[in-house]
Amino acid sequence: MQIDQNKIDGYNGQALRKHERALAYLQGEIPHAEEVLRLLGEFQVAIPSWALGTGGTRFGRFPAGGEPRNLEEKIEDIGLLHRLNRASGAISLHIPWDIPEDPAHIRALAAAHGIRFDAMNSNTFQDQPGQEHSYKFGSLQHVNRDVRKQAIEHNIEVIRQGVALGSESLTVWLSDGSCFPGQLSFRKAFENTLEGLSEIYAELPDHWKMFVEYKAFEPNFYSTTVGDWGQSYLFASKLGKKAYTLVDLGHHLPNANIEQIVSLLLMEGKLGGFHFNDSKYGDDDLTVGSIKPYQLFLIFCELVDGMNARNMKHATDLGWMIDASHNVKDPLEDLLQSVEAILIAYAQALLVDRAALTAAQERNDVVAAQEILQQAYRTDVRPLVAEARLRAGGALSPLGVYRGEKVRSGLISRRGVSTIATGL
Ligand code: AOS
Ligand code: ZN
Ligand code: ZN
Ligand code: ZN
Repeated sequence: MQIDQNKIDGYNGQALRKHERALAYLQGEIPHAEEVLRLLGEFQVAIPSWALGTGGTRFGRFPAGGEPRNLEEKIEDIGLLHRLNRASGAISLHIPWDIPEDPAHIRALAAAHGIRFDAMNSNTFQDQPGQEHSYKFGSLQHVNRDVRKQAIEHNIEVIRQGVALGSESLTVWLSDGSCFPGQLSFRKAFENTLEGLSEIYAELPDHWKMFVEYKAFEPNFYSTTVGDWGQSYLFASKLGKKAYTLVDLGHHLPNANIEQIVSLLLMEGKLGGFHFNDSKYGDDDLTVGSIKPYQLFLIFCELVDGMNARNMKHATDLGWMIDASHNVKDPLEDLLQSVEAILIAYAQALLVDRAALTAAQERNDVVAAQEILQQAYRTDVRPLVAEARLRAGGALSPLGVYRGEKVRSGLISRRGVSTIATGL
């Protein structure tokens, strides 16, 4: 399903006068507005292939209908999002939920939609049909070398598939851990995992990165072998310079100071990528910015400050990915909201008066420091985000066009009401 440019221009035309008034006000207030617009225009967030269908819970699943039936249709859906917001120009694939049977064809299809391949995700947290050994007691940590070997080979296969698509990174999220005290030796589990990751790392092409994603709990409820940023950092440091920590916002214990973690990982040059989502209780995978938008802003403040300190390019030097999935919303609408929330937080962080903040910190002026941050946070930057999109050919209101064009009904009539996308 395509929405042609004339349609988008038509919707934009209707909203243009109001937009221009709001934009002009902000341009008057923000001296570096053009710089912010440029940076916003470059920023792209990868869409996870597993978020295009309605997410299930362990209690039930209520599909929206019209879900993509194969990888081609997933790429088409992301192409549609990208057409509307011009900020979703990447896809993060999951093997084996997505099998690119004809990589050249898939690559060409993605390119036609302006989409590149971000990190490849391996899966050793489920048993697949026909698989020889079970991951019930872990994969890379497993006491049995044959199980570990199977998991290692799977990851190497994922790298191979990623190379064929032009991806340049592998995200390893392991569900390995234990549910009860005494079930495993923490040390042996760590050592086995390190050995396995090293064998996978050895197969990475030179320009590739490996992201080691941590998670506090679930599916294991007593220990997780890559349970927090310290453990991920240990693995990444021992593996070498191509290995980095990946921060998924939902993977911390309650009230963790994620912005501080981000700051220190960046300082050490070991932050590699992000899985954006939001959470109230655990790994809820809620829409980005729906629960704790101030935290998201504070994280972006550290990202901007830390990346600038290391002369990193915001748009390309970290892997920006969404990892959200939902059971009550239309997944495409949910993703449009998530990308928008990310861009808003990024824009707000770009407004922080860094020199004034540093000066306030140096004189221990706590009140001024807080005011500086909140001045940026409380600025309505939506016209800047919309303008960046408009200049790139996107929609002033992606969600407005999506709804106006009745995209979901169109997808349902083309694909059927009961299609199920592979995913969580
Ligand atoms: C699991 O909780 C992690 O967030 C993973 O990053 C992700 O959800 C999974 O790899 C999807 O395949
Ligand atoms: Zn994740
Ligand atoms: Zn997760
Ligand atoms: Zn999550």
